Amino acid sequence: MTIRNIVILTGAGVSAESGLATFRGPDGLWEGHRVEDVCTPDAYARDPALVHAFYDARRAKVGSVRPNAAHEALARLDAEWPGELLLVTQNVDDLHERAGSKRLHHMHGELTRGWCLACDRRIDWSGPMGETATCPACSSVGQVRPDIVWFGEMPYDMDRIDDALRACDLFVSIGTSGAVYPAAGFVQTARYCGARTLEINLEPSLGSHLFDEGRIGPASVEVPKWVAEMLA
Ligand code: BV8
Repeated sequence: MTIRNIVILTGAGVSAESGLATFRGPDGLWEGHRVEDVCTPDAYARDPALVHAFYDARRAKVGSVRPNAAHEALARLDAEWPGELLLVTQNVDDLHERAGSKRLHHMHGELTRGWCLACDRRIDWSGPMGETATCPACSSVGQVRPDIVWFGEMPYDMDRIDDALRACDLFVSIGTSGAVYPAAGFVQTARYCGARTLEINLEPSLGSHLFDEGRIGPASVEVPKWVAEMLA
C-alpha cells in the first residue's frame, strides 16, 4: 500500500529522554500526587494552590530541557513529507515546536498557555501562574487557569483529529501507555478506516495488540530509524 497521509500520536515517552518525567513511570509525575488531586476541575476548585504549584513546577522544568533526537526526527519528517501529516501530541510541553514541528496539535493543551475564565481568552504564559495571576487581556486577577485538558474535560479539536485519522494510510503511536481515552482509541479508528498501524514504545502499551507492528526501544533511537526509512 502506498503511504500518503500519516497521523502520529505522541505521549510522555517521547519527552522522557529530554529529562521530563512520564506519568506512570517509577519517578512518575503523579507519583507525588493522586491524579484526582491535580488533574481534574474538582481538584482545581478544591485546591487551586496545589494545582498551580504542580503546573508551575512543570512549566519551569520544561524551560530547562531540550528536544531530543526523536523530536528532531519528527520535525524533519514534518518538513520533508510530501503527503498529509498531522502530529497529535498528548504532551503539554513545547518540545515538538522547539524541534521545528509545524503540522502539530496539542490535544491536551499546553503548559505555555493560560486560560482566562473571566474573558475566555487563551494567553501565552511563560513564568509562574499561581492563584493571583492578572490576565493581560482583561486585567482580571486570579481568574487564569492552566490551559490544560483535565480528566472529564473534552480534548481540543477532536473533529480535526477524527478527520485526519479517517483519511490516514499510516497511524504511528510513540511513547504512550495507551491508558487514557480518547487518545488510546485512535488506533481503532485508524484500523477501522484501513490504515496500517505502528507502535514505537519502550515496552508494549496497553493497546499493543491492536497494532500491525510494534518496535520496542527508546524513542531517541527508534524514531530517527523509522523516519529515515520513511524518507528513503
Ligand atoms: C474525556 C494533561 C469526555 C494533563 C492528560 C470517569 C470520569 C471522567 C472521565 C473518564 C472516566 N473514566 C474514563 C474517563 C475518560 C478519561 C480516561 O481515559 N480515564 C482513564 C484514566 C481511564 N479521559 C478523559 O477524561 C478525557 N476527556 O473523556 O472527556 C467528555 C465528553 C463530553 C464532554 C466533556 C468531556 C481527558 C483526558 C485528558 C487528561 N489529561 N494530560 C497533564 O499533562 O497534567 S492525560 C495524560 O495521561 C497524558 O496527556 C496522556 O493522555 C495520558 C497518558 O500518559 P502518557 O503520555 O501515555 O504517559 P505515561 O506515563 O502513561 O506512559 C509513558 C509511556 O512512554 C510508557 O508506555 C513508557 O513505556 C513509554 N516510555 C517511557 N520512556 C520512553 C518511552 N517510550 C519510548 N522511549 C522512551 N525513552
